[in-house]
Amino acid sequence: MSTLEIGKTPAVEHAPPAPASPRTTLKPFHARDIRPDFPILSTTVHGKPLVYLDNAATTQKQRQVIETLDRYYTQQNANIHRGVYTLSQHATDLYEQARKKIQRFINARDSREIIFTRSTTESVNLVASSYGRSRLGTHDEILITAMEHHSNIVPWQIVCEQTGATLRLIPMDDRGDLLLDEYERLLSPRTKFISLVQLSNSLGTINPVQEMIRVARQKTGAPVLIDGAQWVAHFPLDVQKLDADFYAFSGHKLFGPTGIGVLYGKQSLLDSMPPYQGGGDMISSVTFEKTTYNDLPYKSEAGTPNIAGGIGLGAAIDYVQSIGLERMAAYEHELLEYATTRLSEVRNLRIVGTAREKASVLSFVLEGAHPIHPHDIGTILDGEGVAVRTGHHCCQPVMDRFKIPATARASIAAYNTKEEIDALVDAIAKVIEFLG
Ligand code: ALA
Repeated sequence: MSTLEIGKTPAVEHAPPAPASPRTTLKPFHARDIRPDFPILSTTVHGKPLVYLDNAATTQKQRQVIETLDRYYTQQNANIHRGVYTLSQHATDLYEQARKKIQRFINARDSREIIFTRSTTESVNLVASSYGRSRLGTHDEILITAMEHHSNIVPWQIVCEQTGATLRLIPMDDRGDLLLDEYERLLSPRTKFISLVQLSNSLGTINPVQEMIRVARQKTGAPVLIDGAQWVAHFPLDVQKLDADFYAFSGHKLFGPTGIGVLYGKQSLLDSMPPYQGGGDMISSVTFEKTTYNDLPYKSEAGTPNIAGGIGLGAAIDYVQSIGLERMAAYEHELLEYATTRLSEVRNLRIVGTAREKASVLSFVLEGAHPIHPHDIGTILDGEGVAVRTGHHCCQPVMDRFKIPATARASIAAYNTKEEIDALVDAIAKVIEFLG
């Protein structure tokens, strides 16, 4: 059911449902089919057309999401799970419908396994804090990869400080491929939690997490969390097939709003975990002597949530499903190959992260007799209208591993074009002309 079909009361007026997209019949996919849906993509920066290549940091928003947020705040806003009045019940319906859309999108067994959070970071922190602190102890080991985002390192370091557990690292080679033999060697009865990034935000490496979970099952009873922040906007996800115990992602990297994230967890695990935060919605009853907790998913959702964000994320999911992630992925693969070829032709440019399986991310440095700092690259590119991220990408240990302070990173989404890659390469030529 569309969210817009829920309001059955004449007291609230709702915009008509958006028409079914004709794009579903267009094959193969091309960015030009969807670019008009993203208003910001036709704006200019410094008098130049915006070339937005920082999609690993956040994606742009399409009209359907923007209009959903506008409609929510102009016609539907009320607090949820709390009011008997029409507006509140309708807002509750919209929010819970969004939860069900997410459940179907990732093929979770039950919508109670979908916890709304603020972000991927909060999702990881929820598990680290709740599961980690209550279950781990001095002789236990937590296993992560050497290419994790800080958000999948620091929460575990905090748990280690609090419990005495030890953080172990799965190393990678110079291309940015994990050393899977080392992974198997590290797995032992002491391994009590495993947390793995599926698609690296700094290198673009796609890790074989399904196989890694399978191997983990043979050797340990440790639950596995997958950081899917970069994955969900590029590839379909089936958490049951993956057999992940937990899966974390954010709305804003999936063309949805900022400030809304998702934690998927197997129901038995979520049920057995102590609450992460206390407060409204997560309680069943409260006295000064004793509090009992609500059922899932509310037990894990204290306080008024980002209601508009959840509903907006539902709209973003409708949007990507109307296009089809497989079609987008095939197009993006072609675009990444084109970009890799074009960037490889640039004198003194070295791509950092050349894993066998890669997606969406191109990190690079400009070396030679006069290496150019990534921040200078980014500043000159910005003058040409090209937006890339420069720095450590919240992955300082990855920079240390490759013995570089930073990279410039172009990261693509389905709305990017070969012409934009050409604009990037032309702008890099200007960087070299000015500073090389
Ligand atoms: N994690 C985001 C990035 O890679 C913010 O840029």
